[in-house]
Amino acid sequence: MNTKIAFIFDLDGVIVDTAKYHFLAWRNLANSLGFDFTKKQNEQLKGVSRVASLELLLKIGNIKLSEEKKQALLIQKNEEYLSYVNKMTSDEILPGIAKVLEFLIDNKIKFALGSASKNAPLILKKVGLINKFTAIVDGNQVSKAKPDPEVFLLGAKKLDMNPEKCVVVEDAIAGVKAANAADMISIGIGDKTVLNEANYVFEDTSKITTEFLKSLIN
Ligand code: B16
Ligand code: MG
Repeated sequence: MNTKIAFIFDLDGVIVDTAKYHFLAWRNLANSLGFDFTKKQNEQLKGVSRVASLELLLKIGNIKLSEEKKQALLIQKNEEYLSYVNKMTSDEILPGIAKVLEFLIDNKIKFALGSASKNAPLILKKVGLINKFTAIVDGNQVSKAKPDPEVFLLGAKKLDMNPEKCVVVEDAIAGVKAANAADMISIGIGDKTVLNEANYVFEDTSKITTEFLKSLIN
């Protein structure tokens, strides 16, 4: 095993694009409550926990509900979301990711998942990647959401690596902040003007080259 470096991957927006399914389910929920929810507004929900996402959605709709009703809506949203997730296959792994994981495996570099999603293990199973990860940290295991570093620090602990030796791959601003707060190397996936706090930024996952990965190891 190479102990010089390890990787921690975010799930939604890095390994797969589940944001489109979250969007469909949140939009339908908003519509059932009598207001619209746009793709642009959905950007605010990326990387945010399920409970915090509902709070943001209700704020957009200017709606106040009892705790009981909120719990029921969280279940309703997740059931619809899972109906999409259950149809996922390996075809939905984002471009370049299979090559990056293969490179890490070939070079005996450990990698973990660090996701806010409570559905993360199911999604990894659906796309056939669950057995490739040395460790998985998901929304069930942390109490503090990104930008808090908890999710990545727990990932480093599970990988038995010092945080400074971990490289985080993230698409959300909150995730990049969490990686930086954990003293890790941050790679942002997306717009470099938005993810300007990341140590490195790639427009999309297909742009991560093996040359770049080699430069990080050495
Ligand atoms: P769940 P990530 C995050 O995944 C999503 O980006 C965010 O939109 C979602 O609300 C959150 O997971 C919780 O998901 O409802 O499945 O528990 O980007 O941290 O992998
Ligand atoms: Mg993400």
